[in-house]
Amino acid sequence: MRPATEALIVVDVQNDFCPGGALAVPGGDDIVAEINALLDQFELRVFTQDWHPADHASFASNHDGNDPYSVIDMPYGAQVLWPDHCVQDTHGAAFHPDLDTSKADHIVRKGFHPEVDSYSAFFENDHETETGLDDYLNAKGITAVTLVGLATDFCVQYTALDAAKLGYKVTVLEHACRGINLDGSLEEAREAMLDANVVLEK
Ligand code: VGL
Ligand code: ZN
Repeated sequence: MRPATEALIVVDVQNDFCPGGALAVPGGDDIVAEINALLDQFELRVFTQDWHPADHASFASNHDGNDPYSVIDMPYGAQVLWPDHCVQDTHGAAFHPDLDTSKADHIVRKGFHPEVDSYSAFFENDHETETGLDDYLNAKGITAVTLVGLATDFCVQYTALDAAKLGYKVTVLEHACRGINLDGSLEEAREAMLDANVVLEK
């Protein structure tokens, strides 16, 4: 059992990020059994769920003439445009069927404001709007977080960097994460996390 001050954050293990999904991460479903096995080591388990409205600004389909995986400027900075994914209340937005969600103490849904994306479980991509997770973890006395899930180079990375900025001790279990890897984004993410004193465990 890990210390009671440490929480597990399971990031976006949803059908659309698994093989067959709209934004499939290679090997995304390979980590499900491993994550299930980790759940009992932690007294506090938080799951996150990407949860977009159909008119979400991160969808290429909502920008005339822009292809998926192109990058545009949004008021809060650069935004990759994605295929439509994790639309609220669809099968793609549901957790992977084998993920043991009965053990979730708290679920953070993010990305539901149409005009701003939210990779991190703590702040939307404007780096200002809070999801409430920091308050929740503080109220529970959590000082360290361990991250697993999808995708290493987007939602896991952003969550790790915000957690570090907020003062948590952060560990990413790389064997229980999988990445998208757009133009070298996986290696960039690893370097950014190491620079922020995030511990990467193979
Ligand atoms: C994610 C791209 C778009 C993620 C979410 O979970 O890493 N990536 N939305
Ligand atoms: Zn998304």
